[in-house]
Order: sequence, then C-alpha cells, then structure tokens
Amino acid sequence: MSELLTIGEPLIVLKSTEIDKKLIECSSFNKYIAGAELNVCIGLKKLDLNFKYITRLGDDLFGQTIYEYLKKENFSLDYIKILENHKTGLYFKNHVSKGDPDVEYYREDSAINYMNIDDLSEIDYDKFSIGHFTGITASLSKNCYEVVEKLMKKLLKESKIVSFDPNIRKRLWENEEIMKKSLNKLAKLCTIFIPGINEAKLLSGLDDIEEICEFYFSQSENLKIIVIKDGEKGAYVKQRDEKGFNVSAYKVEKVVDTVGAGDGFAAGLISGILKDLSLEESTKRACAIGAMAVMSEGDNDGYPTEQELLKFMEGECNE
Ligand code: KDG
Repeated sequence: MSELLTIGEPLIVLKSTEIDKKLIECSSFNKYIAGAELNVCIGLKKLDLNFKYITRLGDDLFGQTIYEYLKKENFSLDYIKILENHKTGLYFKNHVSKGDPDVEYYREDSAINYMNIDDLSEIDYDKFSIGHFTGITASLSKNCYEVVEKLMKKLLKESKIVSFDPNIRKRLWENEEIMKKSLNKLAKLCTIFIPGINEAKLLSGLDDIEEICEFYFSQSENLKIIVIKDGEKGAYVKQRDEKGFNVSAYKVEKVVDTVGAGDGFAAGLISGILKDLSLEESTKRACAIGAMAVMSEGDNDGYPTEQELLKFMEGECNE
C-alpha cells in the first residue's frame, strides 16, 4: 500500500484555558501535542493510512511525553530518535474567540536542529509514494533547511509525489527576504504546492490567483498541481495546463482554534491521493478536515476517522 514520508519537529503546546487574554496575562494552560508535519501524520493515522515520520526528540520530559504518545498511537519509530542532552520544542498559545492566537516558541537549539543530511542515508525510499514538507521545518536552522531540501530533491528524483505547504511562520525566519527566497526555492522542488491565499500573495508578490498559479508553474517544470487554501471560501485548484476550479468550504458551527487547520487540510488532500481519488474529491476531503479542525481545541484534536469524515461530508452541505 502506498505510504507517505515526512519530516518535522514535534512540539508540546501549552494552550491557555482563559479566553481572550494576552499570553502575558495567562496563568493556566492545558498541554497538547503539536507540530505541523506531526499533525499531518496524526490526521493520516486517524484515517488508517500509512506513513513514516522522521524526527529527533530531546531526552527531556517533553520528549518523553511525545515519545510515549507516538508509541501508544502505534507510530512507526524507525526514523524517530531521542538525542541525549538535547531539548524538545515547546510553544505557548493563548485562547482567542476570534482570529489566530498569539504564540511564543521555545525551540531554538532543539533536538531536530542537530539532524544533518548524513542522517538520511538510513531511509528506504522505495515504499513511499508521497513526501510531504512544510516551510516550518525548513525555517528552523541551516541544517533543517538542507535536510528538507535534500529529501525533496531525492523524492523528486525517484519520481514520487512531493507536496509542500509553505506554512509561513515569519518569526522563525531571519528576515522576510530570506523567508520568501527560501520558500520559493523549495516550491520549485514540489509537485503539489499547497499555500494559503495570503501566503501565495506574499511569496509571489502578486494579487491575482491566475497570475500566482502562472508564476509558480513557470518557475518549475516539477510542479503539477497548485491548491490554494482560502479559509471560509474553500480552495482553488489548478492543474498545469488545465482550467482551475473552486471547491467550497464546509460549514463551521463555531471556530474554536484555527491552528492546525492547514495541516488537517493537507492530511485530507494526501489521504485522497493515497486512496487514488480524484483531485476534486481529495480537495473536498481537505476542506472538510480543515473545517472539522477549527471546531476543536488542540492543533489536531478535531481530525476525524474515515467514518467521521464521510459522515461530516454527507451531512454538511457545501456553502
Ligand atoms: O500548522 C500547525 C502548527 O503550526 C502547530 O502545530 C505548531 O508546528 C507548529 C509551529 O511551528 O507553529
């Protein structure tokens, strides 16, 4: 069966229990597990799909928490290592009733930053049909950028599907210029590009959606599909040399937490591809999981099982 390969930094997130308070005023927090690519894996796990997650954890309490979780959830531990005397990434976020929360990261020098391209020699690429990457991992350090770039190049060379979500976190980059240049460079190494609409505008410097697609298709022959996420509006899908189409969003009763919705979207899209569904059907699954994700607390708690997903997609009418 086809399988996904991804790499990323797992994090502990401490989320405030108090609503609409600034982080500095918050005194009570709940603990969750997060991390963009780990969220995608959790999404695929819930859907009973196969993947392998490459990462490094510190040998601290947070690393242990994440390792125990991965073991309990039956993750393959083949490419997961605990590094002695290293730290695991941590972040805080507040609880907002509208918009995106404030976040504060403690992840400089965490275990994953000590990975380098030599660590990739142990990977058996044959069994993977898709690789998924985000700009978050690439932003963490020079080592992490090189590892992501190398993996993307390797999978491309092996004619695999390579999806890339720029997942912009400005504060993780040295400056905006470096961020744009680096993310646009990585976008050349993917076959499916999955930016949010505002990310696509910022990275391309363009406003019009067709011009944005043209910009990315013309900068790389590798790129076959662009799926642009547009929150409440759904997504715009464009295949090279074909007419683009829109996929509507699913109705969200109440937004509880927006973080992790994009990873849910990616998990939905990838799940459709792994199941050999059409691009339209895969994007519908993506929109549905994105909608389900924003209706619950943690970064990945709202992700559905296959049954829950199908029920939601049948029950909800597209807006
Ligand atoms: O996409 C969701 C992620 O942003 C979240 O789970 C934590 O990886 C994370 C980050 O760096 O913000």
